[in-house]
Amino acid sequence: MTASLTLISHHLCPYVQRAAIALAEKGVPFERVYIDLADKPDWFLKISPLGKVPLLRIPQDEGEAILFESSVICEYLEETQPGAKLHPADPLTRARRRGWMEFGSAILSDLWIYETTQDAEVLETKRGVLMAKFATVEAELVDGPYFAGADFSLVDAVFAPIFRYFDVFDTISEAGIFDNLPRVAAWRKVLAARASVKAAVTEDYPERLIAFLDKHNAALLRSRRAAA
Ligand SMILES: N[C@@H](CCC(=O)N[C@@H](CS)C(=O)NCC(=O)O)C(=O)O
Repeated sequence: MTASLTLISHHLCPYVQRAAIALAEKGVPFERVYIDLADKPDWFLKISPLGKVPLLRIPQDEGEAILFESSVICEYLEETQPGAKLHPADPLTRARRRGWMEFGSAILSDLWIYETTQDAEVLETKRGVLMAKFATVEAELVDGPYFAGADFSLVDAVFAPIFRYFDVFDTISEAGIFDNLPRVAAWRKVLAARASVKAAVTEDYPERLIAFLDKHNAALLRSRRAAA
């Protein structure tokens, strides 16, 4: 029996989630190993060139291969694994999709500041930046239900973990980021209901995210406390 792939993970990492979603969409069995990024184990530091998750451990005839960087992992899975195709065949369309995957990563960089800042003004500025980025996405969406229409793709795998943050943030305070973005709002809803998306995190994800905000004394969390 062939040993399965292993995804080195962190419970909250959106980049890990995109790889987990791609694996699930393709129906590839895999194991998950969670590490504490605040106390990275030595074995992890030895195999992770950037000290970041995700990593994908791929058993070889002798030893194993290790991939780092979520987009690289997703592209490798697309090229090697059977199951649903998550990229289009046409090179130009595929390249454009990769661009939107990068756009998702840019949103994640903004989100990191949005969720960790202790400064209410920075929070508000980032809220505007995020709204502008999602407005750009709104203009790109057409018929749905997914980014590119009927079929789930890697762009969906990138955006589902982004939207998941807001499912928790909305329980803290309504930031109204998607209020005037009906296509994005509908896309967000469809992605949240997708089995691969649900399975990409553990059930305690919301509590873990709130604890993370608390640990950072996040302005986002204080906005609820101020309102309460
Ligand atoms: N560009 C990387 C980003 C991965 C990343 O930022 N992972 C974070 C957790 S979400 C991490 O491992 N951070 C640990 C650190 O930077 O020390 C990818 O796409 O895989």
